[in-house]
Amino acid sequence: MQLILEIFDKHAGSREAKLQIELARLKHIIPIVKEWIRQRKIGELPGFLGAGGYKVESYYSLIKRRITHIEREIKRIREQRNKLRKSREEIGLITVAIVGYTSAGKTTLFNALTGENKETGRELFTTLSPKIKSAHINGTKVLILDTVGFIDYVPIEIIEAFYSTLEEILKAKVLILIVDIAEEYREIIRKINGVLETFEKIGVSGKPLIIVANKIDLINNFEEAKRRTKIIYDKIAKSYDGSIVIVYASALKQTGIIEVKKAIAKFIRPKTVLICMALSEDKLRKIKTPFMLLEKKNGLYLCELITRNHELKNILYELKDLGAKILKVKEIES
Ligand SMILES: Nc1nc2c(ncn2[C@@H]2O[C@H](COP(=O)(O)OP(=O)(O)OP(=O)(O)O)[C@@H](O)[C@H]2O)c(=O)[nH]1
Ligand SMILES: [Mg+2]
Repeated sequence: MQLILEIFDKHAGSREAKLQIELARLKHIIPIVKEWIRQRKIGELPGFLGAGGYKVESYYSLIKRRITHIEREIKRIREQRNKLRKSREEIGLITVAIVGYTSAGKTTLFNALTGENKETGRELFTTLSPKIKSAHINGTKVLILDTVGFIDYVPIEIIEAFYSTLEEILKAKVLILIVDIAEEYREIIRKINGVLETFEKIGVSGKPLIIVANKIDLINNFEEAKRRTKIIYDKIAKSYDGSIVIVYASALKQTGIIEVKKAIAKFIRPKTVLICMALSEDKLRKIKTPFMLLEKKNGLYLCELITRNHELKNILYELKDLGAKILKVKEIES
């Protein structure tokens, strides 16, 4: 536990991550201090810490105060991040989150997709806060998210440190699950089970999933890589509710990156939406988006308007502002 915290601390980049680690430490200490106080009260630790009970108890309330302060601060940072995310969503930016066990190659793939050169390493948890960068996929700007690696048996206090990552995963439109395909077979299976468990725990479901079988450069026999990947696919498909695509890649050697981009493009293709509405003649003239007039009925004009999914929200605002009666909003094949 202490070791995990230390690794976290070393790599914690953001202020939130640092606070989360301090919080985890304090929460770890508090039962111990409580026990000191209890033992002092029943006389098992007379004169503990020299000056006795007073010091232990003021230490205890100091920790308590610090915990409250940190929790408040984390809440504030989180609210700020939520605001940022909302504005991102409002301008219609799609996010793609790269998830997977630690050292699978998330940051290396992130760099390959975004052209960024961030710290990667053999050590565990090289990435401690979600890193976001934009990439152009088939002419569409998307945000790629590098996340903290999954690990087994994460103590509950640590979950806090993963919070921001989990939040981002939930909001992402597409998930990339990267697997180190060159690892020992048993390890791969164990980790896939862990991933599925985590997905279930945080309630990820229905999102398009791209499984990247990474480190293909370390495998001599491609048939073996295919066999392993098929097992992974079957395992995930059994319990995952959403489209799944497989890509073989070497993030390090930059092979398969185009295929990953193609898979993303497939999932983010903007959808076309049909809006059916009714409005009066004077309002009709004020609509800026091209539309089709269908018929006049009870003094109102029935119209159809076709738009892209990402523009839908703004157009609906515009129409409602004009007092249009929205009759139907339907996704159609483009
Ligand atoms: N041979 C080979 N090595 C790779 C490949 N992708 C990543 N690596 C190496 O694997 C190690 C871990 O890669 P990272 O990208 O840091 O892994 P990560 O998933 O971001 O790890 P954390 O941030 O710690 O969760 C680094 O030494 C990378 O150079 C690959 O395709 N082939
Ligand atoms: Mg990383």
